[in-house]
Amino acid sequence: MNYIDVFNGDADGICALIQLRRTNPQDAQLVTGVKRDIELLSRISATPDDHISVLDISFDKNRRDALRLLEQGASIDYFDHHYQGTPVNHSRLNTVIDDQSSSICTGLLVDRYIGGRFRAWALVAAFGDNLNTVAMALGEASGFDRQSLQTLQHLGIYINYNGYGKNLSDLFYHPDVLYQRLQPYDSPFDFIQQNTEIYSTLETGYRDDIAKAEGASLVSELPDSAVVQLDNEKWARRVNGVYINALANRYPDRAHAVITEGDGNVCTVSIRAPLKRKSLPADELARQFVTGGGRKGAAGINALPGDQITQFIDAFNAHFSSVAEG
Ligand SMILES: [Mn+2]
Repeated sequence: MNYIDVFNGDADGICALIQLRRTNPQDAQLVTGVKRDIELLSRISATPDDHISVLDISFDKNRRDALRLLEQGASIDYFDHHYQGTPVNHSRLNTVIDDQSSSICTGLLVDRYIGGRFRAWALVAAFGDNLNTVAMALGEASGFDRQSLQTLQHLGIYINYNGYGKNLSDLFYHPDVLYQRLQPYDSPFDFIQQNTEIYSTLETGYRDDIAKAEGASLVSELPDSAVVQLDNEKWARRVNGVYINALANRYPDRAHAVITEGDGNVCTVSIRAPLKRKSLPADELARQFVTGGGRKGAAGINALPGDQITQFIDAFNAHFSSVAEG
């Protein structure tokens, strides 16, 4: 059997796969990319000898390729929490998908699947996806003290931070390299102690980039929603996703959007629903734009033409207005 591991390049994708491969070690071919690069199944073709594990990328966005790979004879295990669309029944497709709960991530789905054997890695995944309340509660119930949980939270944020960027050249580490450096450790605490170079590179990069983002001005600010626009710079492409999580945590009643300018007057947009106020789902807003998608709490638009920025900001403010919600 030939193993192919296909995973999102963020903390959730990486830490979900670490758990799977600590449990069931295989010398697998790795397929991954920057966090926004989610149509990963389109890159592979398969034979009946192939077993493909897919982690943390939307089934709906990979539906055609999943069906093609099944047609080619492969077997597939699919773990995810993004939009699934119509489920597919196939004897060689095993799905562990929950796209309904906003308090689940792929790392936690794998944790459940393997009976919590590598719980600390599952917590890193959850912190990486900004599921802080869930991760803290599960962590405390699993016997970790506050300080250890904060350590795991930082690692989750840094690994997640590394996944952003438009191209691989924006990143400090290619996600497959980062995965290979992390994977040998049963515990993330051992990694932090033993591989100080990666940890401190990511920590320093994160702090520098966040400091630059804090200097950017708000292009729209209402009581219920705020929009930040960042320049077309490497640091901005790296930090936009973790910066919006930091804003969401700081202003839990407010919705946020971070627009990052790109080449050819095309922007990327990250959207977060308010953490502590009921609102319409973020992905519903994102899907009003051609390249939009995501989840209830966190969504994005991959390529927003510059001349639609005003239209986006108006739609965003209206979508998250507590007046509209009633
Ligand atoms: Mn995820």
